[in-house]
This record gives sequence, C-alpha cells and structure tokens, in this order.
Amino acid sequence: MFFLTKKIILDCDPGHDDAVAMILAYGNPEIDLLAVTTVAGNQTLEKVTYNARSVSTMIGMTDVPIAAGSSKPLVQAHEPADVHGESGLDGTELPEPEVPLSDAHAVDLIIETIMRNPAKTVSLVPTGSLTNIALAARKEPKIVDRVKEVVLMGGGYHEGNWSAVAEFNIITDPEAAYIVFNENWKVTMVGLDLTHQALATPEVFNKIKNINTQPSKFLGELLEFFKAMYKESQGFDSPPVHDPCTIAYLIDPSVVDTMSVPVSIELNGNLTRGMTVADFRYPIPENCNTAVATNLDRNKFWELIYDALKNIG
Ligand code: PIR
Ligand code: CA
Repeated sequence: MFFLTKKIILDCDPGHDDAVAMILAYGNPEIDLLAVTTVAGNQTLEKVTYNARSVSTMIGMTDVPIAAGSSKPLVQAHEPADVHGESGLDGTELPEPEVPLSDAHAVDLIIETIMRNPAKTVSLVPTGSLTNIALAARKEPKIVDRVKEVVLMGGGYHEGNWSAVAEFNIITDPEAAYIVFNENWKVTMVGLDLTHQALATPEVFNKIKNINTQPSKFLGELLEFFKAMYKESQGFDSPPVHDPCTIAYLIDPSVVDTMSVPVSIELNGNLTRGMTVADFRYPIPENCNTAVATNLDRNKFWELIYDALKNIG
C-alpha cells in the first residue's frame, strides 16, 4: 500500500518508550521527522534532553534538530517518573551525544517549523507533558489552524497510572492539557486504554534481539529495564510501550481504532485532577474535534517497530 509522507514534530521526555517513538519515527519511511523537542516529564529537562541527543546519536539521526523546552509545568512543581530510573533512560550505556542542541527554545522551534511548512501538513506528536504545546499555542495562536492534527500519548478514558483516574503526562501538567484539549484543532488521545495493549512480550524481546544491530541491542537493554520496573511498580509481566503508538497511528491509521468523542480535562477534582473525561453518550456532537484511541492491532504495531529497527540498521 502507498502512504503519503507525514511530517511530524515529536515533543517528548525520553524515557524508554519515548526512545522507541524516536526509533519508529526515524526508521519508518512514511514519517518525515522535522524536529524533536523536549519537555520536563519523566526526568528533568536537562536529563531528557541529554537522552534525546544520546538516542539520536545511537540511531545515527544527525539531521533532525533537537531543542529543549519547558523545565517546569505551567502551574505545579515538576515531579519525575521513577519507572525510568535516575537518568530517565536507565538500563543501558548511553552514548555520549554527538548531535548538537539547537539554540532555539522548543516552543519557538515548534512555531517556526509549523509556520514555515504549508498549512495542514505538519502533525504535532506530544509524548510527554503538554507544557511546550500549550505555550506554543498561546505564543503563536496561528499554529492552531495551521497544524494538521495533534496525536498525543496521554490520558485514558477508563484507566489511570499516576492516580486512580489520571495518567502521568496529563496529571504532571493538567493546565497545559486543558489548553491543548480545548483549542480548535483535532486532538487524538492515544491513552492508556490503547497503550496497555502494546505490551513487549517475550516474543517481542526475541524478535528485537534477533535483529542483532547496535540499536536493537540498545533497545533490548532499555526494554529489559522497563520490564523489571513495570513488574515491580505496577505488576505487569510485560511492559506497555506507550509512546510509539502515536507514530504507528500516523503511519497507518488501521493499526489504531479511534472514536470521536468529547474529552474534557478535570482541573479541580480532589480525587480526579488530571482525569481525561471522555463522554461516550449518544449523540456525539457534530463539531467534536477530539478522538480517543480504542483498539490496537498488535501484530501490525510490532512489525512497524521491527521494520524501523531494520531500516536504521
Ligand atoms: C510515566 C511514563 C511511563 C510509565 C510510568 N509509570 C510513568 C511515561 C511514558 O514515557 C509515557 O509517555 C507516559 N508517561 C505513560 O504514562
Ligand atoms: Ca513519554
């Protein structure tokens, strides 16, 4: 099948699964990765930015600009996610970054990249807290009309991981999420309901190992660490690899089923702050510009990951 190349900006906080998203975005020929921007989330801004550059170096991605963004959420204090370890990418030896860091702030690089490209050609793919994206929409409101769509990893309509009802990327900056979900652009939420289907099973580990390249070894080590942490902290036998599900959806929409429903961000609940409240009641309003991901074609998803690794070599 023939797909048109999709231009994307990956805004991330690597992060084990963010690293897999970078690999998929760079290794898949349908994706034109215009920029990688970073945001404090899984670890401090300094650490996740180092990690983004280190992963880029490992996979030979020397031609994609990397810019650092917000070091803090809009309102609350920053809180790292311990499942990624002290470095944010524990479990392997990270290569010394050989790719430069852009002088631009992530927010400016995001705006500049969207405005320089034709309207409705660039998709924004946030896989961390939504701070940079919210700030970009506020600093240059024209981007809202101009982007093709926002496909983000975050939230969940029936699942939480950081509270009973909230997911890490949303609860770490709910005000930013509120801005992003309420702007007049198309937002597809690839949340925990979907990403908890993207489990790195023993079969997946084997397949990755058998590819037998430096990047596949690197990825195998990262996933081993993630697996151990997920077992210890959340009781999973196989760890969910959240972030690349966004990219997989953009490459081939048949990998991820979605449903268009209104989604609102809870800011005030004592128990529910950071919840992504999806309203499945009939009828769905006509002007609904939010959608949620529901079902993953697991085989197609993992095949995309293997192919990307093979392409990277
Ligand atoms: C945070 C993450 C993953 C696992 C836990 N327990 C906490 C990060 C991932 O990088 C992903 O983007 C999202 N946040 C999943 O909640
Ligand atoms: Ca992430």
